[in-house]
Amino acid sequence: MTELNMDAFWMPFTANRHFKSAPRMLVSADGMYYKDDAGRDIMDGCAGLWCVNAGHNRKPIVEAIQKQIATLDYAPPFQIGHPKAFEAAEKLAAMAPKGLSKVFYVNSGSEAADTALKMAVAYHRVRGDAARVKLIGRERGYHGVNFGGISVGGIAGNRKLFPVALPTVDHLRSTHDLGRNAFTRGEPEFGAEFADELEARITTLHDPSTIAAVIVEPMAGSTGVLIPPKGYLKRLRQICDKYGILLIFDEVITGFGRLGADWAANKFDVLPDIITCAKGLSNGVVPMGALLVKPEIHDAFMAAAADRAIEFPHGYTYSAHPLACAASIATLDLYQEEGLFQRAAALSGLFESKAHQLKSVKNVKDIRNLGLVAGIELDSRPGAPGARGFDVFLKCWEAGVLVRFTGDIIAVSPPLIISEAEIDRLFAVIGDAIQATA
Ligand code: PXG
Repeated sequence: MTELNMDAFWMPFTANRHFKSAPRMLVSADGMYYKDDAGRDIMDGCAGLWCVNAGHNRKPIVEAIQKQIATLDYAPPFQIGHPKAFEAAEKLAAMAPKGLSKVFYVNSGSEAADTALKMAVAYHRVRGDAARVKLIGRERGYHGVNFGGISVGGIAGNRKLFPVALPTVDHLRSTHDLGRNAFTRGEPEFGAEFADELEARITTLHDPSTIAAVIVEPMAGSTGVLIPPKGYLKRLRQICDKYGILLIFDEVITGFGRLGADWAANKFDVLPDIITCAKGLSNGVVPMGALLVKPEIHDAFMAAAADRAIEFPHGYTYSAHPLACAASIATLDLYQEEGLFQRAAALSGLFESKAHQLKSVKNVKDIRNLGLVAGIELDSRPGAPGARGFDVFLKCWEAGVLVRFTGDIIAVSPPLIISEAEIDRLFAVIGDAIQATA
């Protein structure tokens, strides 16, 4: 490969100087594997960035995009439509949790989060309840990087450079409780009472009639695979109902089969008022996000606006982009044709047992899992939090496996097409990598 000039590209969420001193470059991908610039196969242990759920370079998706771009490359989404947008939304609504039948398109998970927060506040306003402006997130929550998302998000490192977040926000505590739940297989036994804090502290402190919405990831992905304790989400739903607060599930990671079910909402049998999704919506192939919304919310906007008025003044130049819609239709078809969510459920037992086999490896502090996701939390090196996680990531890369790490937590979330033998190898390589950093 000819020498690349790396000066111009300021890389996102990357240690730029370290990367540019020793680059890791992907040049192609197929199925479960990337190829790097040295021609090595790299097994994709994290579905790109939790998004390539059907695996890479899938023919039906590629062909759908090729056909679309040669037919209609772009159409303005405001006051104009194109058929694929309606087709895609109908398909998505048909596979959404029952009761969420309206689809609002955006282009990413971050846009989905900010859109949902705006929609929640505006919803209360259009039905004459304008005092409800406060938004409740959770510590260790991740809802993307826009101002709304970082305001309700709970990652200190993502906020400290931008101390201008929304003022009308508060946070629930994280449900992470290693003392009681370490090495739990599946849903942790302890911690449903963390939800009670919404009633005992937050609504008391704020006056519940000023709270517009609570937003949580049903399972927190980015901050290290934090599985909700049994009963926790149901309790949140009950408290929101009691006080007229909207409940938003950020399913950017948990949607589209990751937990061995179509949606976390269905997995945990809790229906939120709004779901945000992205990533697996288009298999990561073309940027796309969406909100799945209760019809009552949609209808309130319709009822409040004058004839010919724009009911919800919000949207993006690329909302419902023809390429994204074509990719999403093909992706959702592929999930169904190949039964990939059921496949994830069927493989989850093996996945769980292979993950938990790493319990005896030195410095492993916790292992948690659900569906086809696992988090392996490691002891931090004294005075150097995150250093061991980074080293494990690099060792896995050298061994031909791509994983994610957040601090000293390794996150594993392969495409749902992974084979049993590949699950075996994935955890064997991670185990060796952790051992090598001991
Ligand atoms: N919500 C959730 C729950 C996410 O996981 C976003 C919103 C933002 O999506 P966009 O498309 O704007 O990036 C995400 C994104 C990681 C990692 O290391 C996870 C994400 C992004 C980057 C890194 O786990 N999730």
